[in-house]
Amino acid sequence: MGLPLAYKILEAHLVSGKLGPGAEIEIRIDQTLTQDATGTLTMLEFEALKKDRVEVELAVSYVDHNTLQIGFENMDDHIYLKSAAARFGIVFSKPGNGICHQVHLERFGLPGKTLIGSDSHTPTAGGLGMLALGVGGLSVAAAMAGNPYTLTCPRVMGIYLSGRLGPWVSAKDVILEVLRRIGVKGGVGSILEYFGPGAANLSVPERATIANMGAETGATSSIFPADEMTLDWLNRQGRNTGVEHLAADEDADYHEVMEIDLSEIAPLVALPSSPDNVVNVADVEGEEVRQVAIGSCTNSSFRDLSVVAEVLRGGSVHPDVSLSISPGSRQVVMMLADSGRLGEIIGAGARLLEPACNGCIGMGSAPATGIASVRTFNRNFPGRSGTRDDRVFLTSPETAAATALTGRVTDPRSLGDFPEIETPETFPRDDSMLIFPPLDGAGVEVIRGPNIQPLPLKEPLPENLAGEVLIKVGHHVSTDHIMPAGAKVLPLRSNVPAICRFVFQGLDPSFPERCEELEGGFVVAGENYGQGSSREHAALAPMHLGVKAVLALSFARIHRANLINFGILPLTFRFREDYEKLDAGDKIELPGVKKRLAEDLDIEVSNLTKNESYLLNMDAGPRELEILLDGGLLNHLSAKSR
Ligand code: MIC
Ligand code: SF4
Repeated sequence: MGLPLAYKILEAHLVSGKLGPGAEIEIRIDQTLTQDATGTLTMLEFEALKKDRVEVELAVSYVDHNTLQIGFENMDDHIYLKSAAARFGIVFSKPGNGICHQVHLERFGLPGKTLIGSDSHTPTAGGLGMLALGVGGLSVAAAMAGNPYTLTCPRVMGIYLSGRLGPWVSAKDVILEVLRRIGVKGGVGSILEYFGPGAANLSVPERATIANMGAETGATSSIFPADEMTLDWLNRQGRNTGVEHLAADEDADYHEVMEIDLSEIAPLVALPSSPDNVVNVADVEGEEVRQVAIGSCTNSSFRDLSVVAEVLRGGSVHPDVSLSISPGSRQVVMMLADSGRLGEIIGAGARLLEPACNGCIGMGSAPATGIASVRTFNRNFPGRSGTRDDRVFLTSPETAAATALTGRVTDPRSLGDFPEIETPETFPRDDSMLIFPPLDGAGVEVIRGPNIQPLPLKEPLPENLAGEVLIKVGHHVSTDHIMPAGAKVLPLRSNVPAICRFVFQGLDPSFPERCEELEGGFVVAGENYGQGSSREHAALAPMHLGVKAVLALSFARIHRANLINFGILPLTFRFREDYEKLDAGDKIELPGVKKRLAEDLDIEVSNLTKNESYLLNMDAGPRELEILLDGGLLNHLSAKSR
């Protein structure tokens, strides 16, 4: 039987292990990307590895998340990142150049290559036929230092697309349909590989939207073939440098196949407050809306914003609606300007923001109390917008633009004929906000302002663990719950002691204080703990507060890896009912945990308060175990290099 495209790329990059679901494999990494919010830690971690220069084909450091500069902290970070990029041979993308995933697609992504990025939406580059994975910053640092990346080999879920999207239905509706079918956990352990005649009908930006939001299913990555459409798009970017068609073998053996007829998809919306809470737009039509936000790495391409401009053409944003538009990149802004569409957007009364993440990560655009906010973003976890009890709806740009005009959730199919959106022959290429590193960075000084604090480390795992259950949380708790972002907290990303004050802020504001009093302890969680972002602060800050293990029903992939990287045990309940029995405040003990882990045995947890015991396991690969025993990846890599 032949191979899916994802396996062909994995095979071509295999350093050790054998391809097959569940096996621990190591792969060679061609490219890395970081963004500022995760990048400062990544750079500190890279520095701790004591390398003189990055050892990948290409490393890019983007500044896109934290661009508000409300205090000295932001710019301290940016200056540190810029100087470290020059010192270590990394391309630096200045704030204002655009969102990492959009710019990477435009300027650097290449079919058949591997990319890891310290951002969960790195799979956006899968729209170009690249195998791109979102991982924690420490894993990126290790790859930049020339180490292969270790992962549990995923299975491949083939998604066979047939037909063509109808007017006013777009790529966002396709990925919302996938989420409707498989939910926020349905992609865990899988790569979603799109193929079939319907895939060939989708443009690169549309494919990128679908690959981007595959992250919300928990998938390891998403990928499209590299075909005529891909080559043509790269050509228009002036980047068709000998790239060839790439696709799965004709007789590829997928572990599972899902079929979607594109012509049957209607405009969809994810209701508050989960990306898989999907219904037809028609089902909620008429709901009053006061805020519409268009942009984010999911929906900010020239194609998407052109549709928005055409919807707004000659009209006015509803008087009660605040409409913000965040283009994905400077290239997108230039193309909108060249096509005259920027004028339409501004003329209709939209608020034009800089090309950056902006409201998507709570940097501005927090909605007012009780209102409905319609966004083209990818996540609507509770409070992520910056407002407690927010009501965020996720839609396509078509639906969002129609809604901005009427002030009510509106099915865009009511707008009449779909506008013609032509793709320009060549895209404007202006790399003046990309700073390429000198050939030899040895003499470059790395500049550290007072916001750049040293990285905390952990001791190797002790023989036994004991302490209190500090918090018990339910299912699908996201990293936004564990370590919130937003304008108040993001500036502290390079200052771990300071950011610790915000851990579990929305769920239990006394958490950090109690950790200090009790010298750490344990977290108990339900299914899919840590879904969402790749932010390693959701592991590092709890580690700094003394969290020793998380006992959960299941974990999201990136967060589980981050816990391991920072020496926190991610333990899974053997028996579901035991999750119900443990409560916050219970005193527990894990006797002989180190020995049991080393011998790959189940971990026994004694509940001293209730006089009960439970079995948990790690399901860890050999390398993961070594990392945990050493007290985290940094300790492990330093021990290896001694
Ligand atoms: C997000 O969308 O949640 C972020 C902000 O881009 C994160 C990264 C971060 O927390 O810095 C992600 O998706 O990984
Ligand atoms: Fe930025 Fe939002 Fe994309 Fe995260 S999801 S990279 S915050 S635009």
